[in-house]
Amino acid sequence: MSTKPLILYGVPFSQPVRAVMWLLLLKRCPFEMVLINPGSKGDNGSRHPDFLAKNPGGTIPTIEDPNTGFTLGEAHAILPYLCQRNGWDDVYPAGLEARARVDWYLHFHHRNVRDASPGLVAPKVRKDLDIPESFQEASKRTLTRALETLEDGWLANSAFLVGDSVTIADLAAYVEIGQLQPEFTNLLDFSGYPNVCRWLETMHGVDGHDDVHVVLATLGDISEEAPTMDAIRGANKAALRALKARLAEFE
Ligand SMILES: N[C@@H](CCC(=O)N[C@@H](CS)C(=O)NCC(=O)O)C(=O)O
Repeated sequence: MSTKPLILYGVPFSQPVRAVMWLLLLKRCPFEMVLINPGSKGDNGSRHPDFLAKNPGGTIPTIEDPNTGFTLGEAHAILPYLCQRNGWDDVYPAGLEARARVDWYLHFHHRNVRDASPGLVAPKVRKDLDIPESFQEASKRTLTRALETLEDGWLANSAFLVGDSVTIADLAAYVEIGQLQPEFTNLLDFSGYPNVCRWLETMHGVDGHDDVHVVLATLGDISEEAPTMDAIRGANKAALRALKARLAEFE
């Protein structure tokens, strides 16, 4: 009996969606990407009743196994689930303590590194959200503290966040921090963080990096001028075309 590939709901512009895309590409695991517009109540929106039936939180990424109907939301539940289901111990180490450290980072990420988006990216691309200035400033302070924690702690003595090879912790962290680099949105000066810079450079060499970041490479520098919704839509479409071409190689 043939099995249908996993479905990933989301858009490439979403940071946590990119983390899941990256893991699947890195492990050469076929999947189907179904476009879901974050926050929209319309057809194909994450707040439409059909989607809320899959993920009551109404957020992307969400995955679905079409063979069983099993659905799962939250990137940091999805990444460990996929690794455990497929035995990907290289990126989610089997050793109790190493795995616990990956989980440690995944929990730390929320309300820390994740604040890069409400602090820097969302104010540029989601004017409709009207994020208050005070909230943006608080998010930037949180992100600065988080980067210092990575610089002086997590990345001080190892090539990757947990040890000397890439794990899902790195994928989760990079989609948030990496988006701010000069070749993408250009929203942060990294010069005060040499260990973070070294890690960013290393992450460029991880298989799937370029495929996952087509959306940001297409959109380019948004530091001076906020992109239009049409430009974001166009970048998402370009990313989907590139993803389809890459996935065709797995067949
Ligand atoms: N904690 C969630 C956050 C996901 C998230 O914030 N997704 C955004 C897109 S980047 C979303 O779906 N927003 C739509 C909404 O909240 O209505 C995860 O890591 O999966």
